Amino acid sequence: MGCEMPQKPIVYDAPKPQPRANDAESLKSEILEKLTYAVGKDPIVARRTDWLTATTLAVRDRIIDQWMESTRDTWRNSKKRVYYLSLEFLIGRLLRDAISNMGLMDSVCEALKSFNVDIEELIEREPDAALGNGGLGRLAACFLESMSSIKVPAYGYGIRYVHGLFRQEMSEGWQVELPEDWLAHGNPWEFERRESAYEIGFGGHVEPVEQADGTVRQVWHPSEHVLAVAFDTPIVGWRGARVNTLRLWSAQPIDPILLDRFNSGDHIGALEESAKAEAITRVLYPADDSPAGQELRLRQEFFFSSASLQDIVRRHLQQYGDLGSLPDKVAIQLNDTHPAISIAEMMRILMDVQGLEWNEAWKLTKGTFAYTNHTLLPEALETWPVALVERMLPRQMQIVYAINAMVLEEAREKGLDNGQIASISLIDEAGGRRLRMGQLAFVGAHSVNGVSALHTELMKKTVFAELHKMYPERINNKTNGVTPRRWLLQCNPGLTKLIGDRIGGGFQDDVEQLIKLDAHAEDVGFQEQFAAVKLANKEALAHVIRERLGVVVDPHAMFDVQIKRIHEYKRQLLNIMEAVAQYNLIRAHPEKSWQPRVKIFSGKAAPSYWNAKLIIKLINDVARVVNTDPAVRGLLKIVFLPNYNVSLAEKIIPAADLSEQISTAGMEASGTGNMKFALNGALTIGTLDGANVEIRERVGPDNIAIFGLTADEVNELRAQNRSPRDVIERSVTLNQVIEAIAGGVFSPDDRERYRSLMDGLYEHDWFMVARDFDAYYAAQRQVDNYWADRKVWNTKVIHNTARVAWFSSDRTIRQYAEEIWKAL
Ligand code: T68
Repeated sequence: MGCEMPQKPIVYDAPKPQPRANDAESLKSEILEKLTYAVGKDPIVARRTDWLTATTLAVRDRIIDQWMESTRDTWRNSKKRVYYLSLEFLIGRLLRDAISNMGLMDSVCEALKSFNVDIEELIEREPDAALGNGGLGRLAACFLESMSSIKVPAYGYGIRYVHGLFRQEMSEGWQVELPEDWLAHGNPWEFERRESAYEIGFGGHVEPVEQADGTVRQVWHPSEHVLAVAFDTPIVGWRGARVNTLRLWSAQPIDPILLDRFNSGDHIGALEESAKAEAITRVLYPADDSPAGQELRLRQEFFFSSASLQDIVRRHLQQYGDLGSLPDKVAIQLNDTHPAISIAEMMRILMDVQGLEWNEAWKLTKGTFAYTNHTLLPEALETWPVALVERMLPRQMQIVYAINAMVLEEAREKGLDNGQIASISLIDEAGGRRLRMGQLAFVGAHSVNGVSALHTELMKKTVFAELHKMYPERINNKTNGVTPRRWLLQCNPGLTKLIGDRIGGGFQDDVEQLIKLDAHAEDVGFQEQFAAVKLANKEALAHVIRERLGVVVDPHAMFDVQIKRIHEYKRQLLNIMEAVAQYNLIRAHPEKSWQPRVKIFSGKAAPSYWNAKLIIKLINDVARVVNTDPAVRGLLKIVFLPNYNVSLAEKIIPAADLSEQISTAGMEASGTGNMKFALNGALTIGTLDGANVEIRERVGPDNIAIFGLTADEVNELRAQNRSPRDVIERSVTLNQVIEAIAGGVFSPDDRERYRSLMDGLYEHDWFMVARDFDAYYAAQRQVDNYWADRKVWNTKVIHNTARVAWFSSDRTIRQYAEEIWKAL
């Protein structure tokens, strides 16, 4: 007989250990303790990775104190919880973020020094968590940090991919993809929660079952089950304000091995189920634009949606005992349509598992969900073949049909015609029946938002035009933002110090105080200090370029940077063509005074995106010719830094003078790199696209170089469907550029390599590279003029830093919290 325990209600104030002290001495003894007892290493033989693990664990302990406090506070005060569902979280490294946000930088540095360990060296050893492709995933990471910083009780839910975004290497200028292995040395940040595991079903059939009270419930009998196991990472906010949880799901088999098959001699077959289950969370899909369209991707989407919803409903019931309060206590934000199947799965859980009626379940679902759209490109909107969904998720598909019937009925009542009805239907009947995830997310959510003012307006006019007419209150804008902790304080300590010396440290807590810098923009003494910080950052980057590429660049030249995914609409092609134009002119006119430039590119192409990979090769081909041509006299250098990731961005952005944001107008939903550059004192050259429009409003038209067609003009030109041949023929500069590239000047080993790429400009020029070329070229020369007068330049870039605080993700999250989640 054990001792009998009384039944107890939930206790919110259980005993807790003494919080740890933060001085260097305490950290020193604790790092040593972790090294000894958690890593199992004697300091005499410990390697750098052992010190990294020990330091991470010691820092993590301090975060845990605050983590538990945050969780207790949510329970105790019945606070609303926000759940951010995203298939991607592009976190990067966590150690510097955690140390800096906890205010431990000096103590940890000193503690490590006493062991003769350099903190910077350790920080650089941490692998990037690259669980995302680009902007969408990085936005999710900034949001997590801001939710902790401004004290929104929140969970991020995603997938614990074993392999994040591929590693990019160059082979003779071509991109080569290699597997990424961030978990190779373990992950000291995460806690595996084997007790928080849920069964996820796939396939099978649905059966109506009569209940004791005479009602009928649908019961789904999946033919296959896998286990979703939670791994939790604490995400600490600025000054430890709050610690939220990033919960990533890992797929595991229910039976690790099929013993009967093993015993009958089928040793491989015995592991088949296990491999099939684990495949779900093995790798991140590497495309940032087109939907992957493969069965495994839909399995990923449903797997993490179902696990997250089961977890959310369980937690809610545990605290409140009933589901009626769901919309009051829970907000679920869908990061694009990737988790949109959640709408149907939530309905299933509420009706089939919890026994609610349709109308009640629908009211709760809609009251709880909100959806963010990140792209308008029709080809990028997710759809799934109905036959596939029916086979993999038969019950969810039934629910989708029922939702569709309800919505179409409402549309008919409102008098919509057949064309309008076809446009809002969840099922696309043209060319094979497909389930449209955008429509599903739209009708199942009470809020649908775009990520910049322009993007939101275009959403209303294009993809969601009919749905917007039917539900005119639903679409709203939440312009993106970036966390100023990672993207200023941590990545640019020199500028942070300079700003603090000038306007005081208050901006670290209230980034809007950066506006105080505006008054110093014309102060020559301050300008010189600002420029000196930039120069130091450029020297550091020049060192990286030399180490990685063997190319020597002059830190006094203008660093002109385009770093982002390689995409035709982002127009790296336009940028490299401008470089070719300059190359031609420098050679033709050695007598002129040219402003020296280093053009820096970095970014990954989706492995199956041929033109994007060809553009990488073109950049490298042009770089080789330009960098080795003595006639250029070092006035132009071109570098492509391989393996772009968050950590590399943190080195490049503080060193940039010019930020290239030159997408075809109407195609970049927002951009977030544009905000990071401006914050770090770079001038933007860009189109009136995405958040550039709002950046111009904030920094003022004199402090940004805007050029090119507007979104409306792009639209009109596309409708005309004309060749830009006349435009090309009128421009001597453009003509020469195209001839040189098409004729093989940069590809003597294969003169035809770029022929079709250049032919595309004459044919349709969908991305308006030819039509925007002259305007871009002229804007670049204007930028040269600014640069030539360093006072003019410095004034402009200081205005940029001073005026872009609004693009902090704290502001964005405050808007989500107040206007969508009602959680502040
Ligand atoms: C980006 N989208 C937008 N998508 O392109 C960018 N897509 O303008 C915006 O600033 C950013 O989202 C944040 O709102 C993406 O990054 C993807 O990565 C993606 C991934 C998978 C499938 C489709």
